[in-house]
Amino acid sequence: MNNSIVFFLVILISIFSCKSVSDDSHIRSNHQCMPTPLERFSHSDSVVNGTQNSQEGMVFIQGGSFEMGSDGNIKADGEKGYVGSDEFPKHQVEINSFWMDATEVTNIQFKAFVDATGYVTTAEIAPDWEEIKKSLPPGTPRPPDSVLAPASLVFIQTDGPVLLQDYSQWWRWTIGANWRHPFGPGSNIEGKDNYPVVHISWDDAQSYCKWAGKRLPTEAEWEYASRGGQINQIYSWGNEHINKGISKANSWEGDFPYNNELNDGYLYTAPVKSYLPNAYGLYDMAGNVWEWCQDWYHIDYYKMIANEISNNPDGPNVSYDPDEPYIKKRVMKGGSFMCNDSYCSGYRNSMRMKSSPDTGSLHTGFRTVMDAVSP
Ligand SMILES: [Ca+2]
Ligand SMILES: [Ca+2]
Ligand SMILES: [Cu+2]
Repeated sequence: MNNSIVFFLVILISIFSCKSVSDDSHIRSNHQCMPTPLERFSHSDSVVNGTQNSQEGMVFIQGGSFEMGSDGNIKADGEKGYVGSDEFPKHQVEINSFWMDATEVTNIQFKAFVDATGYVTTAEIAPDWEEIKKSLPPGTPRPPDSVLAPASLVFIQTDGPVLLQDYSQWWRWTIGANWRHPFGPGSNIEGKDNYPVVHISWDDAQSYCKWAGKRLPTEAEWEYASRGGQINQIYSWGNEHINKGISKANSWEGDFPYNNELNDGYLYTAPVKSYLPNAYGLYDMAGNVWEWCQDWYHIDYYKMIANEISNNPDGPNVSYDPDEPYIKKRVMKGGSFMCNDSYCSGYRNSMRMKSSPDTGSLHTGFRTVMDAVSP
């Protein structure tokens, strides 16, 4: 099976990245939601600036100040879940007013962009061996062309429990998987116009934004919007645990990655607006697909700005993830249909995910924002 060679590469990369677990069992330094499969070229220069600038489908977010970062690892109902060390400390942030998409960008929206521009996504371009080998030990043999083909990461449910450190158990490097074929060549997005587009790299999201006359949210804008004006709350809807009461988001209920109780109705992505919006009228801020932010990811960014009131912070100047120090990463927020308390609790307001800008997967999407003109 051809995939095994890429898995070998992935495993090599992950050996370098040396996962560590901190002493506090609820504060782990790493999270395997977002593997980095292969380095690829950015190619976002080809897209022409758009003039759409439409606020259709967007929500006005009134600016203000808020406390950004973790509300701690004790949930309102006493349950424990994952909290990342990078979510501390809480710090004061001021945000200008802006417009934000009410939903994740959907297949039909992304199709309009591709139809208008002929844009080819990262997943549709063959990885470049010259680039990949820079991240591998010298002398690593070049895999065959059949492996260095356009591909993306597809999630496969396992038959039973697996080591949660070993993401190769549930991620498959799948030739031919991309936004039009989310599960590979045999799949398509017919009838899924209003599902979030997936297999989107940060570069792809940037290109879409450029065309649409919009931009990606900063991490601070994203979290401010997710909190919906509520103070000291864990989730975009408040403090009720994600698995209690009515379904509030598309996540992984049950035992990841082999048993999904499907109480929220979806094993994979759900159509946007399947659950109630938050107090700002934003849908699926928690769960469904991870959403790219503009910022570089740096594990210590919150510590760097802890003692100041940050005015519209737009992230650090450099990226740093100690788990994969040679890979520059951008921030992602909100969690996905794969998130679960056993693993990441990615659907919390303060959860920080990161990935290289040239990586997409079955649970990677985005939403856009626009600056608001001051009244
Ligand atoms: Ca679900
Ligand atoms: Ca989401
Ligand atoms: Cu997760």
